[in-house]
Amino acid sequence: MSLTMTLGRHILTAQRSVPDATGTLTGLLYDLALAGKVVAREATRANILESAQASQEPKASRLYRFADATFIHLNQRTNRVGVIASESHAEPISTNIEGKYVLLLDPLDGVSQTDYTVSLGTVFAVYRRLADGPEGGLADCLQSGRNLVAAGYLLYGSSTVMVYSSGHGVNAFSLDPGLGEFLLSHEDVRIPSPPRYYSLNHAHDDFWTPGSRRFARYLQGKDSTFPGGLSMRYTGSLVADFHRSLLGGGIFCYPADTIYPQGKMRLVFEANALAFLAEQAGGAASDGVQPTLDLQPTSLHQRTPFYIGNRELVQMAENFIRLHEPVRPGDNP
Ligand code: AHM
Ligand code: MG
Repeated sequence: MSLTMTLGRHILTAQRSVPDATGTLTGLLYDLALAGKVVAREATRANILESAQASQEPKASRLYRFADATFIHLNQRTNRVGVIASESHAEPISTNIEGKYVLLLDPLDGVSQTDYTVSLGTVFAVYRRLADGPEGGLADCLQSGRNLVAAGYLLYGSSTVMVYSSGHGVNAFSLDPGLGEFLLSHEDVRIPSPPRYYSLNHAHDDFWTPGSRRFARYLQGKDSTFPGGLSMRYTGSLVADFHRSLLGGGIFCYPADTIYPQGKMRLVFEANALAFLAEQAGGAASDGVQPTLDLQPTSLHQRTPFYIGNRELVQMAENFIRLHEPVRPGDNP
């Protein structure tokens, strides 16, 4: 951990290497870090809050609304962001026509497990607006992940960590609450190889397609080509499970199944941002057929099958699906 390289100094240093940088993206990343600190203060004391504020509303939904409102409020009137879309809102929120960026948010992923003190996360994705003026909105939010300018997440766990990339590698910063600063704790992150873990909810295996089921057996070490397999770790919190694969080496999988024929993960609010990080860290992300970042979103809340982590494991998932599923789930046979 660097006690002198704060997130702010790191962002400014990165900005200096961009020829025509205006500082707008720098300001946006600052605002996201501030929102992360505000949410972290509440997300890491949710049980205490419940006793302090007698409320009929479940703790999880109160925290979800708080996170959503905090990230939107701290980015709505900065002239940096022209359009905001959040997983918790049906439509995009146009902020002001001068803002040149688009901000997409999963405000608090894993929120259904708040009562069990499982680590939660906020996922963010930043694009440039496609056109100036008020006609922005949905089209700005439905850009391919290949257009991402920056992406990352906050993880509210044993530490509060902000992980982001603006296209020049991945860096992680851990919050020192005493200083109120995010300090560089993991520089130029590369997904380690060989992988150690896999994250997959085996309770769904009756609903998986043949290729996904064969890949799950491969990960378990039940396929002769991969004796021993990997260790399974699954928290039911995407950001926490991805963070483990990013730092420890591994793969997170949420296959399409008969409950979620298009997968459960949301393409524009979580999958694209994490896929951007994975590729920046030498890994990969796929829907089982093609890279997640190549998918062209058609609706704001669309979901996608999701395999993300070590490149060789993602490619193995695609091989099993290609071999055992000539017809994709959800396709007309
Ligand atoms: P949630 O944010 O409503 O809790 O749902 C998202 C979560 C992801 O964080 C996690 O990876 C997945 O849902 C777990 O789904 P399941 O419980 O079906 O395994
Ligand atoms: Mg989510």
